Amino acid sequence: MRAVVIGLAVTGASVCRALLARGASVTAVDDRGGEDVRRRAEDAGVELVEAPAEERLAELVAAADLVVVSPGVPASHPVFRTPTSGEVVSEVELASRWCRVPMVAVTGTNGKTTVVTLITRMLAESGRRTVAAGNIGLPLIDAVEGEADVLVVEVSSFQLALTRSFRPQVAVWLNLSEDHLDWHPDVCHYAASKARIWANQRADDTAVVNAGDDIVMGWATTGDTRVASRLVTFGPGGDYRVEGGRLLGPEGADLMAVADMARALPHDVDNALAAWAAAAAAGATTAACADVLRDFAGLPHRVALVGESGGVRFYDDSKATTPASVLAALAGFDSVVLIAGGRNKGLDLSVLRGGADHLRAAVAIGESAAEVEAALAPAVPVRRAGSMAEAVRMAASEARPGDVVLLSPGCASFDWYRSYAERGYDFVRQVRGLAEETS
Ligand code: UMA
Ligand code: ADP
Repeated sequence: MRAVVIGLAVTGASVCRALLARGASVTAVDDRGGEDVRRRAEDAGVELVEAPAEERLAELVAAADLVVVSPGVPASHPVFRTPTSGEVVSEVELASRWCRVPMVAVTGTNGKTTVVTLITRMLAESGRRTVAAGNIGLPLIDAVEGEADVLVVEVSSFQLALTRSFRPQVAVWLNLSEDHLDWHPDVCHYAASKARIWANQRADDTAVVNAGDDIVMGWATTGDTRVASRLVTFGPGGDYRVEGGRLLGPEGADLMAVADMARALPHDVDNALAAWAAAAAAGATTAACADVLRDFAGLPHRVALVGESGGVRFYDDSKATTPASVLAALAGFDSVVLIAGGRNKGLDLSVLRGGADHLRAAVAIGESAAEVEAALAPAVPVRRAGSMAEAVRMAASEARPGDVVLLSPGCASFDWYRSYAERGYDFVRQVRGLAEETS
């Protein structure tokens, strides 16, 4: 079999190794190329074609039986305009064909990594050998080689867009708001890609759907994308819901008190319900799910408390790269000085104004500072900062005792940083520096 792998970073390198091990002849293509990519090709032992012209790419693709496209390669890439008699798939699709154990898959605009982490812990606590894979970092194609009893797979819209037979036994779609419009041609393409998570499910599989998200419910219950599997809902009025300060399961089963959860902001509760529904469908016990929620303090860079000074609490929510995730974070606090902005992923930042009731002031940063200012300045005072150090100082000077200073950018980090984690750590460094000066 002749295979072409497009994009040679984390996914591409794993796909090359897996295909070579199965006897394929593999050529990798990378549009950026460079030292790192050449080293990866050498390590994997594959031929590399760097930054090919469209005609050269067309020759390679036309001669291939299989084309595996890395998630970061956008829908507008020439590979999708090139005729081929071979199959064009994502790594998740290919890996799922080799997977011998049940998969629990999670997609959604926000909360995927958190929910995957919760489900993984709930199943592990129930005694199942469980591995978290996919967009969370470990390519699924590596995870299918391991010894797990069950795989919990974070799947992005990029990975789902190129699936054909991918069939998770439990499929969770958490929520949908605008995202990744620098990759998808429009929001409908984005949503349709996500709906592929349950496209191949059968009657005895489970789809877990957010009862509080009209868009997701619409895709789940109407038209060609209607789920064919058992539908389990979470959120207001759902099978898994909150009533009287308690988490309830199907038929009103009493699960635990919200007050006993280690984290209980509004979106933490949504994530807990979704994770519980999915983990239970995959065989987790009630005791294990409750233990995990009692213990789970949250992941770094997701509304994480990182400092306190002069009665002001500082939270790092650097992973919030969509306006919807900023609004979710703001909903958990009464009086916030927000630091927002960065590289806009083609999204409408004016929706940030919907969180103005929770704001004392805002500091706009990065490439999209003008858009953040336009969204918020009519409602609250907005200042602009040229660095994270300046942003933290400005935010602290606006805050009053009892307030929260929240870095929740609503944008990608790549204007100033290499990753959201680097941006979060810079925020933490500046907060600590300021606290030391103050004390
Ligand atoms: N490349 C091309 N042509 C292009 C675009 C990229 O050749 O048009 C090349 C680049 O030069 C680079 C390689 O492709 O060498 C990068 O591939 P990639 O962007 O697919 O990145 P990977 O390292 O393979 O990581 C991917 C996911 N990245 C993206 O979806 C952008 C990782 O998710 C994921 O953890 C990993 O596979 C394992 O599954 C990251 C992410 O940001 C964390 N995901 C998005 C998100 O969470 O919002 C969806
Ligand atoms: P993802 O993997 O989908 O990016 P994460 O769990 O990493 O999701 O969280 C990313 C951001 O979204 C964080 O800022 C977090 O606070 C916010 N978030 C988490 N869960 C939800 C949710 N259910 N609804 C809205 N925002 C959320």
